[in-house]
Amino acid sequence: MAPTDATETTLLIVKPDGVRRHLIGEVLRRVEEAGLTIRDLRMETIPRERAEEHYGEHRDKPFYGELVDFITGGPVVLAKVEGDHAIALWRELLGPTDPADAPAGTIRGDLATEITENLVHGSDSAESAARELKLFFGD
Ligand code: 3AN
Repeated sequence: MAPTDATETTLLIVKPDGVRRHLIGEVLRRVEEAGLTIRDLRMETIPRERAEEHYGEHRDKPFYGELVDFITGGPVVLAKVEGDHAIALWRELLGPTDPADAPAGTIRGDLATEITENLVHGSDSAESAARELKLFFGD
């Protein structure tokens, strides 16, 4: 489909628990099924420094150390996802941060149980998407 004014690009991360649990395909399937397009895709173990920058807003929170240890503790899948209202749509598909609050039909509601090991990440605003895509994909 031709891009419109509402076309956005956002960051998707399948976190180390998702990779370990063989859920990469399931996550990407749901993204594609929703009509979003995967524009770039790679697997890597996130360097500590980049994870600290990514989660900079949580630096003072009690769970910060655990969060950085977890996200750098194994390979993740990083994807650039594009589509109509992609930022809000991807957040809707992944569900609320705490899987206990996540409704059935969302990725976290169906597949995650823990707030730290909650399977996936999605940028939460246009500003976050721009910052995070620059951090992980350089643009
Ligand atoms: P989201 O991943 O839904 O954007 P954020 O950005 O508020 O959520 O939090 C980033 C990550 O920090 C979450 N994915 C989760 O792993 C972790 N996190 C957030 N809040 C808590 C909390 N209260 N206790 C433990 N971990 C948390």
